[in-house]
Amino acid sequence: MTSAPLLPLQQTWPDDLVARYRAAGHWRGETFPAFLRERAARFGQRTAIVDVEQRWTYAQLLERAETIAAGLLALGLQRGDRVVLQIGNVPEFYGVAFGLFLAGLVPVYALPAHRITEISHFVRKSQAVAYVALQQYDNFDYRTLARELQAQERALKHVVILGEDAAEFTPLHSFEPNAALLPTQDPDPQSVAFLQISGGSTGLSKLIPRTHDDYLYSVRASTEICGIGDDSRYLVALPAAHNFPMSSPGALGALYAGGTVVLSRSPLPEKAFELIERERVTDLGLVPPLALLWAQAASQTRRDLSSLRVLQVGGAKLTSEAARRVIAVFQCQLQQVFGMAEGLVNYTRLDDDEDTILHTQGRPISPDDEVLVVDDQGDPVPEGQSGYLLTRGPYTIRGYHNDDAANARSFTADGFYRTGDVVQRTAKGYLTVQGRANDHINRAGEKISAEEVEDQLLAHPQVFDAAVVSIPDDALGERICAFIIPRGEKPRGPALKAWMRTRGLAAFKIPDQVVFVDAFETTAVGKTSRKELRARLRSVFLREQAAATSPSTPTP
Ligand code: OOB
Repeated sequence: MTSAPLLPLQQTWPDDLVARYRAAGHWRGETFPAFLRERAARFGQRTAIVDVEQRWTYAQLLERAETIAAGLLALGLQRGDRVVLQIGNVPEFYGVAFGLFLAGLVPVYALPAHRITEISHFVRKSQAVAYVALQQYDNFDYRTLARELQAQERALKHVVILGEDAAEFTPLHSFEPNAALLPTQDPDPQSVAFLQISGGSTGLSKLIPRTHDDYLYSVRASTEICGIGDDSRYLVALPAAHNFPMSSPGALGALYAGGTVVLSRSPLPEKAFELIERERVTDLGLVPPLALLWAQAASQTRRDLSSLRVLQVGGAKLTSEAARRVIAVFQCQLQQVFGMAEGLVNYTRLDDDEDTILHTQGRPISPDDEVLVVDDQGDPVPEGQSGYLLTRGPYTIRGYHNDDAANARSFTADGFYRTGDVVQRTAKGYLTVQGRANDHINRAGEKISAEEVEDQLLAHPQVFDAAVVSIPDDALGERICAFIIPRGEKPRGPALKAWMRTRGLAAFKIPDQVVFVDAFETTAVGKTSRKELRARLRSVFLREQAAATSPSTPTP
């Protein structure tokens, strides 16, 4: 069998917009390889990245990246090849990512929580020829995943493992520097630098092609808005591969400005507070449930957190009450961040009044971000009213990779991205997120497609039908609730969850709660859309929960 031809990676804007974004100075022809080389020359001996075990200077980061680039090219990888990267919060995450950039290879950023189902989907969709992973992270052995992956994905040619025992795979530590192998020419700034993963509103995650020029514009502008400089020490407590701690302003913002990236393996306060004290961390980003957990811990800690300057919260809605609690505890500036891997990022500004910081999710980065708030017919709604958020601009994609169906759904004819978010916009252009238009669940910042979880559940022999919905949750923001019509003997909730775990799927997608029902109510004509069904199940459940007279028995 011959393998399918490699689909080109592309992300193109119409000529008039290209001209406009260049003329405005947003797109400056910056590329990742040039960025790293320039910073290594300028900040060589300063600390670029630090974690509990290691401390890398800018010069060392470049050296590591060059060695990894040479090692990958020596294996036979070709310019433009895609490489799925699954590395947790260790300095090598950046060593490998920059190594791929220097080699002209294209990283596909998986999260450590992803399992075989997600990873093989990324490999297939991106046509990746290599998988680079950490041997072990968070008590999970990625060599096991790599074995399954190789068995399933015959087109995957290489597995590189970072750790002491790479087993039958190529050890990352065996790579040798070889300057002669590295490309001498920088990539085209308008070419795709990497593939980011979408939160996934329907089905499995989509691949998001971001160009050097567009992404580095968002990084540069974010450093300015967030006040990041060469004295900033930015803590990555969320997964490093996620767009928020990567670029808003994230680790890349810190490196862009000559600051230091501090990596925490755990997002929990105990470990992170130790690092904040030791490294005098100035900036960091959290999702709302963590921010609340940190606020509680901070009020009792003996650690010195006085170096903190800006605490960002984003990824899911921070309610104004939660924002108040965070402000009351941390003696630093709160910044709300409403962003998406597809592009658009909104920030409250550091000098905004308290009302704006408490009640809005900020305004767009760029004067060239076009934002529409529209009704069901696509017509703009009056200011202050709720509508669907559509956007296009100098760092928002115009299409997903290798997914015509998603592109037809997610983009308008004139190139606006349908974010799926319902928002209100103030006179000053600030946005308040009201919720989602589609059925994705935002569980502590992790985005989960209801459809994807339903699909998994339907594979169980004792599941006749399943509908998955989000239920408001004090700790998580939203939790996953699965309504199930059993087939034959009713399975037990915990057993069903345990079975889901064996499916090789990220743990955050496993329902928190399972509710068995006899039937799904249908409309008079006897049919119903999944969307309506989910909405009805959710509202009935919430009503019953409020009345505490639920006839169904939720399992823990
Ligand atoms: C960030 O990116 P993604 O791609 O994981 O998720 C994007 C979606 C948004 O469409 C929205 O539904 C939700 O996450 N979201 C928020 C939010 N920030 C993101 N919903 C309410 N309030 C917020 N502040 O999550 C992301 C990317 C870059 C920076 C920050 C977050």
